[in-house]
Amino acid sequence: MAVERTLSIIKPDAVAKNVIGEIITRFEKAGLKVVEARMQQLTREEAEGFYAVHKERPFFNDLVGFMISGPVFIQVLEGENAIQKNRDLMGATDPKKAEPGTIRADFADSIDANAVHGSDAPETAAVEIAYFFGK
Ligand code: RTP
Ligand code: MG
Repeated sequence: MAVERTLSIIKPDAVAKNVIGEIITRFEKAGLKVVEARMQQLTREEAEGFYAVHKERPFFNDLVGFMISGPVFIQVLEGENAIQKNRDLMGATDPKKAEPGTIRADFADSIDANAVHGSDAPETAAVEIAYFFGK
């Protein structure tokens, strides 16, 4: 299986709950390595650009408003099968549907305040990593 990189964001709700360390520990225990990271307060323009694929969706304004409601922790995770592995660790978008033991089941409050973002495919991972960390 290939070594991949994926973009992970610890969203404002999880940063406010002081669980950055607990979430990173889950990635590390699963064999993913943090190879880039920073805290950032996103501007509206940065959040809109990041989630541009969703701009026609009814939840877009709420999503952007939430993502700029406080600082986020943005990181690049590297490891075997990192993109799918991260998605498996995160759990379903709606924490009510997330498997027990996943990050969203354990730390998320709602489909909006759902603790983490993770790239969903190799193409989006490349674009999202470049968006925040350049080439
Ligand atoms: P993410 O991009 O944040 O990792 O989440 P995801 O792939 O699991 O979900 P996605 O479909 O890409 O949606 C992005 C974010 O928009 C919010 N959302 N709200 N109210 C709704 O029906 C709805 N659907 C999506 C969620 O906060 C989701 O993380
Ligand atoms: Mg997504």
